[in-house]
Formats: sequence, structure tokens, C-alpha cells
Amino acid sequence: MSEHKTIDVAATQMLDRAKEIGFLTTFDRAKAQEPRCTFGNTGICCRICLQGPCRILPKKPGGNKGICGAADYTIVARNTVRYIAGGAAAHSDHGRHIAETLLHVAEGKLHDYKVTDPDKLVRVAKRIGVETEGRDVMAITKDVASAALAEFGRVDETQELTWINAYTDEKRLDLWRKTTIMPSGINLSLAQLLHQTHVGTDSDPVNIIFGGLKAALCDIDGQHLATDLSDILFGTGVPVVTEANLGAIKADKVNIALHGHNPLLSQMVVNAAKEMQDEAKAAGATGINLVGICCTGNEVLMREGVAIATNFATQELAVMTGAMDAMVVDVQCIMPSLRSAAECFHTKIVTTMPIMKIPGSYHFAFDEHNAINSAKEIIRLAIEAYKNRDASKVSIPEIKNTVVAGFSLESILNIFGKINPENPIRVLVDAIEAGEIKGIASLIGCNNLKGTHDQNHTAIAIELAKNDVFLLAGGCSAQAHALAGMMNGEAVKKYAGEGLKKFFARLNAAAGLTTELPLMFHTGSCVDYSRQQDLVNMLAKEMGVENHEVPYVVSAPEAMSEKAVAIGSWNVAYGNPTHVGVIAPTVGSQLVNDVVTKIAEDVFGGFFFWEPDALKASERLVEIIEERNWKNAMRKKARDAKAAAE
Ligand code: NFS
Ligand code: SF4
Repeated sequence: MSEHKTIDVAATQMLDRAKEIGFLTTFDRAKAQEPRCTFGNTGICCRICLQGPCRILPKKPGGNKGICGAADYTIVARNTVRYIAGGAAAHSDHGRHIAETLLHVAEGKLHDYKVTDPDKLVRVAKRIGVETEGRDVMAITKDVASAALAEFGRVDETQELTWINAYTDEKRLDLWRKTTIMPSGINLSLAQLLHQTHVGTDSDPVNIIFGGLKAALCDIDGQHLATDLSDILFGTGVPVVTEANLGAIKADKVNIALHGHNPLLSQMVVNAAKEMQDEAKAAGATGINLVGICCTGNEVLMREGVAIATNFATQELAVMTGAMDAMVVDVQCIMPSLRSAAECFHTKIVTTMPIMKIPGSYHFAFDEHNAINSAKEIIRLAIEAYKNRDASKVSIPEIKNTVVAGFSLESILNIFGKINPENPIRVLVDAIEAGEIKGIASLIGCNNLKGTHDQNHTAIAIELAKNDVFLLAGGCSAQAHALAGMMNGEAVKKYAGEGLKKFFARLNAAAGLTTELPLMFHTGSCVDYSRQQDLVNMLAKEMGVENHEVPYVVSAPEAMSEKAVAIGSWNVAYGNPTHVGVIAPTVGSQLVNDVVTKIAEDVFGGFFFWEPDALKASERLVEIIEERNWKNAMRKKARDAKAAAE
């Protein structure tokens, strides 16, 4: 644990507050975990069967293997891919929930949801091979939702997942087929992976990793359909201006934080809040103020411009303001400690999903059949809690920054289309080929208190921008930039290199927005990273190169969750160099570590690298981009020379 807890000034103020009232936050708990156990830290502790834990003790006779004989490479590989299984399960189950809801909309069973973006519905339908000509919206919706649900239960191994097939180029698909990582069904691959890693099943580390990559492709499949169907249900993001940081919490309003990942409920709360301002006024407040935390926050930011309160590591600190009346949570990345934080104040923590409860907190079973009323009930709980708010305990840091967000792939292409209407993606390719920008980076992932909160997110963004790298961002990483005041036009002036500045000047002149474009384009929540990959796929096609030749890199400076491992893994399978800012628990086996950091590149063109130092990581990311550009230039030269000779 580093000496400085966070770079966020508002969070620092709230940490002082927590200290005053004697509340131990996640930052204190992170410290309490030091020193870490080396076995666990490097991945060589196995608890897969009840004979364990078995630890690798190389020098002890009989200790260099587990009791069953599993070597370090088997143990490390198994542990790693089980993270992927957990992450892919979380993402795809989120997608399944959305798909089920969309199907029920098509069947006329739900009244509070509708198809908000029929154009996207048609685009998705065409892409996945659903007939659209002359059919009505609900018939198409039903087929699209059914196709999504079919991804989960498919057991015929001669078939393949629909979504990744529809969005990935044939060469990459063939590579996945050849390496046996092409999945047929999501549930099947995840069950198989748990089977494969059961005691006494697979001990071949490479085979285990390929099983893990298969699950990782299920992750992107589940992610992609979650994004597509959420856009269909709630609308596809367009640029919005809002604000971020704890200063977005308002002393005179009923404050409700939307936290977790699933937009099904949070979108309803947004809709209901619009109608319920008077109820809040009747209770003495000036209205209802919604703020977002983690990826539920990103969902409602993208579509509704809801302000960001904070990101993962600092979620408890939103309660410390004393002005948070309710925190409505759904699934994933919600700290169980929120309830004890809430006990120091009047805050109501409201859990809403059957698989996510916190002992002692308030559970309100959210019912999609009665969604708006459910949302209203939840808002009423917040209004009731507001009446119990102790004004003497309110202390909101006066810190907030302007944020420009809402960059779905559609809205990015729409902006490029203002410059080149026939071929929007060409704008990015031209900028790369002219050397105006070097390439593209996605800044993604979580918070991880093995380092200083948000420090490396922002430091890497600054370095890459300085080097003329065009930035996309999502998840808690995007929130880190937003909290720090870097997701706006001012940040372009402050941090962008000369080429990137020129690129932005052209975009701003053409875009016709009422605001300047931000330093990084926020594509949404972590479940939305298919937006990034779709863009890269388009780039590859337009540049006439393969996926792994695009000057594109990914950085997750504070990766934490199992979902992050799954995301990183499919990025590698797609050919993307992927930086992780924490040392991964693969280092306990030289062999496994070499496979994911070196051999992966020979097979897929993508690879992982671990680098906790922001400057070193940035240097390497820029080098990788430059190397790809150089190789592309060489290939072009060779092609031109050949053409001239013919
Ligand atoms: Ni992603 Fe978003 Fe945040 Fe990490 Fe958690 S909220 S889905 S997992 S911590 S970025
Ligand atoms: Fe030990 Fe093998 Fe059981 Fe793992 S699977 S806990 S290495 S006996």
C-alpha cells in the first residue's frame, strides 16, 4: 500500500472526516492486509480441493507440488482462468437480464420499458442476421432478444456464438477456431472451464489458458449483447455535459446515489425522479438530485447526463458527506462495508436484486413488471431518510469538475462523419497516417488500493495525450479522469500534444457541439468495452491491416475485479497489447507468465504486460504504438515497391 491514499482532493477531505468519526474505510482495510502472503500474491496457493490449501514450497522435498501433484504452472493457470470464469459470468448474466427484459417488452409483458432506439434495433438485427424488411418493431425485437438469450443455453458444439461472429472479421474468427477457443454457448463454456479446472482434470497450463480464453470470448459476447440491448431499450448515448466529484452532491436536495452496474433499475429511478420533484419539495428539500457511482453511474451518465459522485475505491466516502439520503445498489463492485458507513449517518442503503443483499441493509425486491412504481417506492425511502438527515453532520467538499461524456460508437462516428460523411472512420485513419495522432489507447478498469487511488489512471492519460495518442475511456478509469477534471476541452489545451491538439481543433470545428470535445471519449461502463473493440475492428478494415496491427493499446492501471481479468484476456485474444498496473498473480509460474506476456503475442498478436510505474508503462505503450506504425509503414513500402515492379 502506497503512502498516499488518493490523488482526489475531495476524497482526501472525506478520509479526514472518516478518521474524525472513527470509521475505518477501505483504505485502512487495505493497509491492514499488509504484508500480503507471497503464495497468494504470486498465484501459487491452490484451494481447489479440500486437501488444500497447497502452497508451492520449491525447496522442501515433496513441497514443489500440491498434494495431488499439481505443479506451479497448473495451479497458477487454474487460478487465473477461474477469475475469467467469474468475470464472464458477471458480465454475461448482466447481459442475460437485459435480454430477458427486452424479450418481455416484445411479448407485451412489461409496461414501463420500451424500444427507445428502433434504429439501433434494426442495425443490430441486420448485423446478427435477423430479418427486418417489412417487419414491425416488436417482431424484430422478439427475434433479437431471443437470439441474445440463445447465446446462453446453446450446447451444440458445432455452432458458434452469434454476437462475436457478427462483429469480428473472418481472419480473427479463424484464428480462434484454429486455437480451439471459439465458444458455442456461454453457459457451456463457463461450466466446461470449471470442470476443466476441477481437481484431477486438466493439468496442462496451455490447454487451461485456452479454456480461459474461450470463457473470455464469452465475456465479450455477453458484454456486446448487453450494450446493444441496453441501447435499444434506453437509447444510445450522445454527447452530454455534466459534472463529477463529491461536490455534485447537493445539501438542499434529496440525494440518491445509483451504484452498481445494471441500468434496468437505475434508468427507472431517473425516469421516476423527474415526476417526483414535488414530493421532495413537500419534505422540505428543493428537489431530487441523482448521482452515479461505478458503472451504473456510467450508464445513466451516458444516456441521461447524471453526474458522477465518485468511483469504486471511494464509494464509502459519498456516505461520509452526511448528505447522501439513499444509495440504491444493484450488482457488482458494491462494498459490503457501505452498510456500516451508513450507520454513522442517516443514509439508507437499498439493495434491489435477488443475488445481491447486504446483511442489515434495506432490501427492496425490484420488480420489472412494476418498474416505475418500484423506482418511486425507492425514491420515497430516500425522501423519508432525508427527513432524518442531521444538518450538523453535512460536509460536502466543494469540488466538482465539468465532464463531457456520452461517446457511444455511434456518436463518435457521427462526429467523424461531420468531416467525412461518406466514410467517418477514415478521419481517424487519415490522422494516424498523417502522423497527427500516433494511435489510440483505451484507458479502462477499476481501482486497486495496491497503489494510490486514481494516480496512475490520470498520469498515464497525461503521458499518452502528450504523445498524441487519441484516448478512449470507460469504467472506473473514465470516472477517475472525470473526477480529476480531465474529461473536458480544457484538458485538451492543458495536456494534448501538438498533433492531438490539431486533431481536436478539426473535430471541434466540424462537430458543431455547444461544448468542446474532451481529452478522452467516455464510452460508458465496463460492460460497454465492445464499443472500443468495434472501433478497432473498423480501423483495421479501413487501414487494410489485421486487428493486431492497428496502433492501439489498452491500459488498466488499477485492474481489480474478476471482470477485469476477463476483459484483459479477450483484449489479448483480439490482438491488443494490454497493460495492467498491478503485478498479476501469474508470476508464481515462469511458464504461465511467459505464455500470457510473450507467447500470446506469437499466437494472437496481443499480450499482457505488468507495470505499476505510470511513466514506464506510458513509455512502453507509446513504443508499442510506434512500433506498429513503423511496421505498417514498412509493409506499405514493400507493397508499393512490389506494385511498381509489376
Ligand atoms: Ni469495471 Fe464497473 Fe469499476 Fe472495475 Fe467495478 S465498477 S464494471 S469492475 S471497479 S471498473
Ligand atoms: Fe492441493 Fe491438488 Fe487439491 Fe489443489 S487440487 S488443493 S494442489 S491437492
